[in-house]
Parts: sequence; structure tokens; C-alpha cells
Amino acid sequence: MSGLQTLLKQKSGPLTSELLLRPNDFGLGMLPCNLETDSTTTSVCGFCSTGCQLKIHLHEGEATGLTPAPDYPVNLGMACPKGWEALAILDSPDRATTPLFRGEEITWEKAAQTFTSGFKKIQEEHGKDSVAFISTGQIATEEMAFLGAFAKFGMGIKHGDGNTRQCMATSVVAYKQAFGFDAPPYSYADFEESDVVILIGSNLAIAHPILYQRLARNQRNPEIIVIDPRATETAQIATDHLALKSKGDLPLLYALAHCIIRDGRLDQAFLDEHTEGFEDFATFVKDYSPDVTRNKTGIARHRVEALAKLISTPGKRVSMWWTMGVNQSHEGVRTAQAIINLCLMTGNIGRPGTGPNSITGQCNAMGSRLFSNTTNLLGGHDFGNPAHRKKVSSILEIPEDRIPNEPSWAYDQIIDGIDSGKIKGLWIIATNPAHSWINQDRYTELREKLDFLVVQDMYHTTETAGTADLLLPAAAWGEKSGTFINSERRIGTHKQVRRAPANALSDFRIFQLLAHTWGVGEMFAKWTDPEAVFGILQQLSAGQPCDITGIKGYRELDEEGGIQWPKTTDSCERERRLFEDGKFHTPSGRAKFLFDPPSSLPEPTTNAFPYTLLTGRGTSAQWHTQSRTSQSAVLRKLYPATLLLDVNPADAEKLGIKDRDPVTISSKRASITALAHVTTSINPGEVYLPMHEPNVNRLTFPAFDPHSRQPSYKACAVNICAEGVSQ
Ligand SMILES: Nc1nc2c(c(=O)[nH]1)N[C@H]1C(S)=C(S)[C@@H](COP(=O)(O)OP(=O)(O)OC[C@H]3O[C@@H](n4cnc5c(=O)[nH]c(N)nc54)[C@H](O)[C@@H]3O)O[C@H]1N2
Ligand SMILES: Nc1nc2c(c(=O)[nH]1)N[C@H]1C(S)=C(S)[C@@H](COP(=O)(O)OP(=O)(O)OC[C@H]3O[C@@H](n4cnc5c(=O)[nH]c(N)nc54)[C@H](O)[C@@H]3O)O[C@H]1N2
Ligand code: SF4
Ligand SMILES: [Mo]
Repeated sequence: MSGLQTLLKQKSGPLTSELLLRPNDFGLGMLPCNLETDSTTTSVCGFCSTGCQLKIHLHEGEATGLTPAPDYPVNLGMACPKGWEALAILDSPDRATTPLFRGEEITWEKAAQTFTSGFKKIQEEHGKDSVAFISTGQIATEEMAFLGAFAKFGMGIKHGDGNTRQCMATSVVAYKQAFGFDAPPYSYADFEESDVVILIGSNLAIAHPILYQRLARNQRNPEIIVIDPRATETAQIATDHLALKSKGDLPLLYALAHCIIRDGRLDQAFLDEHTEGFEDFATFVKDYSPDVTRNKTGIARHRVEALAKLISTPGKRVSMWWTMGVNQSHEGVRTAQAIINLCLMTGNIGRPGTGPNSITGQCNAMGSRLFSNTTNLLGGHDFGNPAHRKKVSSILEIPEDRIPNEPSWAYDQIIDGIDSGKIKGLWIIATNPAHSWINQDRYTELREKLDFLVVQDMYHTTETAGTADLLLPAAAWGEKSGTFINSERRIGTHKQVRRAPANALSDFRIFQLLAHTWGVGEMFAKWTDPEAVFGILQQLSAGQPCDITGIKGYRELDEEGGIQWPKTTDSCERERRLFEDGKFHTPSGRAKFLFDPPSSLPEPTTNAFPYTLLTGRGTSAQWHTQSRTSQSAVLRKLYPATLLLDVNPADAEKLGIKDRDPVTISSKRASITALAHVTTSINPGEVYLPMHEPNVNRLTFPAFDPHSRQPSYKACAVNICAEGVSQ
């Protein structure tokens, strides 16, 4: 037990700031190692949602290097470049090392007081809901639960959302409406057990390289179909690549359903016993023959017919995987549900190698979905449900009226709230919206409207940190402990193996300190350390589809190679999928068919802006806004030094552009420059930019899915011209 934990356990009176301000003492003492000698421990990687386990090599308790864990059921001895460089990015002059108030170094006591007085003053003047927070899918589950509980139950804030809105909101709503709970049904083993693997809007080779390796290990000689406007790195492993038109997914998926139903190639028994709404859906898709949809999809009839046959071949195990090409769309939820519909009608769910499978993005996107207390009340509960509020209030021993009875505004509504003057104070934790938010120029302008902006980050140099009134320096992955939940619902631990620089504190400790200074320390008296909070979250999960009451603490998570939710009983298999019994979480126990007609593009191309701009990941060595990956000399060598615009050779010729020529890309909102990368991997009429350069989101158009409010980052209208040549 660490020094602080011992002190906290011994102390009976209220916590003091002095007690909370002992940095770096959650982790090192928890290591199952002999600090005197060389040894190893394990940690789940803190970049992507694959959740690879890394073996950390220690000397006298501090990490000296790492290798991929050989026997973890996720990565089986593999890691991608980011994982290998996870320790390297910690040592950087860009690290935030001490709290800063408008650029001046201040103590943690002063920082906590400034936080408290700054936000309380705004709340007194403009009401409790005039302060909001934007959180993340990139801190431990225990930390995000602490944040959500402190902000909502302690500070009385109603509005808080996260960067998971940019990423996973569509899948959350799609599953919730169709299955009754946000429940991705698969295990990674399904990549290896499928006969037909369909990847829709997912560039697995770049975004989830270890899952790509898992797919490459499939011994069943699978058909691999990639549905992506671009011939991506992932398409290289494909047996067929459908280069559909940008946002042609919904019509294409309806055309597939049309053919399957027309030919009667259905799993009628599954439909009868386990689904509802099929008849209406069958009537609806009668109008969507491949000939009708061809204009929207760009895919010829015979290819649609062939794919429909493949998906519905009796006895074949078909799995359909999707990521941002689907989620980031003005009609993402219905598109994800069109994938779910295909799996339901062919009975491809609940069996090995099947499933409508959404792959998450950030290391703890799944933790955020269940425990961030933003869209859902802690543990996948509903803010609007009195029984849920009662349950949470009794487990947390807080008055029920502290729990808001409705969910928060979504991210874009919070941004609009700043614009309209309703939100005056904002707290941003482990996300960099001044780079990543859609139509970013507006964000910059809105900053001026905030009376008080607090940013909590591991670096002081991010675009967002640079605009903060108060900067709170956070310890990073490797400098703190907790759990992450990966894409296949596997909970794994990460541990402190390094000391945080100077005065940086773990997010957990920062929340503890702020709660104490705010005057609600008593409310979190039992939230002493990450593992204690994990125990509280287990209690909150009881009786939910994500019930994890059967896990016997962090040690069992390590011994078992991580554990997938749900886990209620003592024994369970290492890799499990959901819905094997065909029972869903809807009131009827049946999965629902959901659909709407495709809608028109929010920003169609015009004569002035004749190209569709697609955006997404660049290389496996780059992570989002690059605050982390740009810190590693090794990773920097693995990606281009300048921004490259992918443009088709036919368009390049038309525009008089050669490879590596400078070009200007203009949308109605901004103009930026890049070098041309002339390539056949992109269709004529479309161009592609990686999202890692800060200017890219100055171009994007703020359209949102109406159900999930996820931004549609991947389609806006632009013009291209050789630099210096006017439009
Ligand atoms: N190296 C690296 N890995 C990452 C990340 C990273 O930043 N870097 N981020 C992580 C996160 S948070 C996420 S969410 C995931 C994202 O993982 P992915 O979603 O796989 O990555 P993206 O490149 O954003 O988008 C995937 C593909 O969608 C395609 N696409 C664009 N428009 C359409 C369309 O209309 N229809 C279809 N079918 N496809 C379309 C793009 O061409 C692109 O190839 O990656 C995770 N992994
Ligand atoms: N054009 C375009 N834009 C996009 C996308 C796209 O495809 N196209 N994709 C969207 C998607 S899917 C996502 S997920 C978002 C990602 O967008 P962001 O969340 O803004 O990107 P990150 O660079 O991951 O920002 C994470 C921040 O947290 C900090 N950090 C890391 N670890 C810790 C920690 O332990 N504690 C604290 N306090 N801070 C920490 C990092 O330094 C960094 O500043 O971007 C979205 N934006
Ligand atoms: S694939 Fe994802 S989890 Fe695995 S090492 Fe790379 S970044 Fe980390
Ligand atoms: Mo994401």
C-alpha cells in the first residue's frame, strides 16, 4: 500500500489539501515487483481502443523499456509503433509541470482555489448550468467516473460531454435503439473465425494495426470486403474493394437488404424468434434496388448482387465491422443500423465469426460510454429514470436531488451555448478541441466569449492549452494507475511505472483535490484510490447488461488477461461474445429493425466547390492532434513532414497539378495549403486530408447526425487550385 493510501485509510477527519498534494504515490507502491532489482509489470496501452498489453521492464521500480505482452488475448505479442514508443513521449520539454494561471506559475493550492472561486462566481451570477465540461475517452475509467460524479453531483453542473461524441456517439445510439443497450457484441477472435469479413469505413491497417494482424491470421481463407471510397492500406488485404461514393453507404446497405429479401435468402427462424419490425423494413427496402441506388453509391448492380449473395450464403459466418466512415456522417445512426439489420436478417449475430461490430477509437472510449456520467448516468443508467437515480444515489450515498434528471447537452450544443452566452465557464480535460472540433475557426472565436477556461492536459503546448486561463498539469499514462475498457469490452489495468514530472498530478488526484477545495470532499470520502473507485463502479453496474460485480479486483484482471463485461459469475471463458441466446435488452427481448430514407448531403459540391473533402487517419505513427506522437523522434520518421492532399491523377491533370506541387484547398469557411499527393487511391471528384494537421478542421462543415449529434467530419465541399492560381 502506498504512503497516501495508508494515510487516507488512517485519517478519520476531513482530507486536507496537504494530504492530497503528495504526488506520485498511487502507483509505484502498487507494483507487483521488487523495487530493489530488475523486474517487469504489465500495462494496457494508452493510445487506441485495441487495448494491447505491454510488458514494462523496470529497474528499481521505474520503467526502462517495454515489449508487447506475448500471452495477452488481444495482441498476442504484437504492438504498433505508437505502443512501442509509449514511454518515449513522456520525456518532453512540452510537458505541463506546474499549474499556470494566465501564464504565471502558481501552487496547486492556489490553482484549486482559482478553479473553485472562478467557477463558483460564474455559477452565482449566471446559474449552475452556465459552467460545462468537455471530457475524454483517454483517461482511466476510475478517473472519468470521478470527473463526471464531481462535476455533476458535486459542482451541480448539468452539461458535460466528451470527445467520444466526435467518435462513438453514433454506435452508442445505434446499439441502444436496436439492442436496448450500448453493447458491441463481439470478441476479437471473431476476426479469425469469420468466413466473410466486411469492413465499412474502417481503415484497420492504419487505425487498428493489431486488429489488422488478427484478421491476417484468419485460417478460414476468408472473403474480405472493404467498403471505403479510398483504396486504403486495408484494401490491400481485401478480396474485393467497393470504392463507393462518399456517403453512399446507406443506399448501398439498403440495396443489399433489398436483394437478400427479394431472393428470400433470410434466416427466417432467427427473424421470427428474436427480432421485431422486419415486415416494415422489408416493405421499405422494396424501393431500393441496386439500379435505383447506383447513382448514389457508384457501385454497379452486379457487384451489389454478388455481395448480397455472399452475405446471405447459408452456413457462412459473416461479420461486418465499421468505424468512422460510418459513424462520422449526417446519417450515421441509420447507417450503423442498416448494418445491424443485415446481420439480423441473415442470423449473423451471437455465433463465432459473426456480428454487427463497431470498433471503438480511443483507449477508453468504452469506459467513457459506460462510466463518464455524461450521456448516461454512471453504469449505463438513464438520468431520466427515477429508479436509476435512486439506485445511484443510494450506492454513492448522495441525495437524489443532486442527480440531474436529464442528460447533458451534446458537445455541439455546449459550443452553441457558449455562442449564445448561456455557458460562461468551461473545463476541458484530456482533449484538444481547438484542433479536433469540426469547423474549428468558430471554436477560436468562441473562446473569446468564455469568462473562464480551465484546461487539464499533460502538455502545456497544445492548441487548446495555449488558450487557457488556468492550466492544470496532468500526469500521463505510465505515471498513474487505473483501468481501460477496449473495443471488445475487455477491462485491463495500466500502472504507474514512472514518476510524473515536477508538480504534475494524476487526473484522479486532481479531481480529489478539486472536490475537496470545492467543499464536497465528504461526498468522495470513499473514493480514496483508483481500485476503491473500481469497487464502487462494480456496485453501480449490478443488474445492468454491463454487470461486472464478479471481478475480484485489479489482481484478477491481471491474472486473467483482462476480463470482458459482463462478468457476474466465477468462471467464464477468456473470449466471449454477446447474444448467444438471442435475447436482447429491449423490453420485448427482441432486436429492432430501424430505418429512414437516406437524406441529402449537408454540403453538396457546387461549381465553386466541386470536390468532396474526406478526412481521417494518416499513418499508424500519428495520433489525432499529435500532441503525443510528435514527441517521439522514431514516430516522426514514420510520417510525412508536410500535409499531403490525396488527389486523383485525372483531377490533377485537369487542375494542372503535379505530385508534390503546392495546392490551396478552400471551403466556404477557410483556405489552407498542402502539397499534392497524386494517387489512384482516391476517386476522381474526391480528395483526402489526414486530420493530424491543425488547419484541416478549419475546412470541415459542421453537420451532425440528428440522433447521435456526432459530427460529420468526412464530407464537405472544397475547391482545389495550384498555389498562387486564383479560383
Ligand atoms: N494511427 C492512429 N490510429 C488511431 C487513431 C489515430 O489518430 N491514429 N485514432 C483512433 C480513433 S479515436 C478512432 S475513432 C479510430 C478511427 O479509425 P477509422 O475509422 O478506421 O479511421 P479514419 O481514417 O478516420 O476513417 C476510416 C475510413 O473511412 C473512410 N470514409 C470516409 N468517408 C466514408 C464514407 O462515406 N463511407 C465509407 N464507407 N467510408 C468512408 C475513409 O476513407 C477512411 O479510410 O482510429 C483509432 N486509431
Ligand atoms: N477532420 C477530422 N477531425 C476529427 C476526426 C476526423 O476523422 N477528421 N476524428 C475525430 C475523432 S474520432 C476523435 S476521437 C477526436 C480526437 O480529438 P482530441 O481528443 O482533441 O485529440 P487528442 O490529440 O487525442 O487529444 C487528447 C489530449 O489529451 C492529452 N492527454 C493525453 N493523456 C492525458 C491524460 O492522461 N490526462 C490529461 N489530462 N490529458 C491527457 C493530450 O496531450 C491531448 O492534448 O478528433 C476528431 N476530429
Ligand atoms: S494497436 Fe493500439 S493499443 Fe495496440 S500498441 Fe498500437 S496504439 Fe497501442
Ligand atoms: Mo475517435
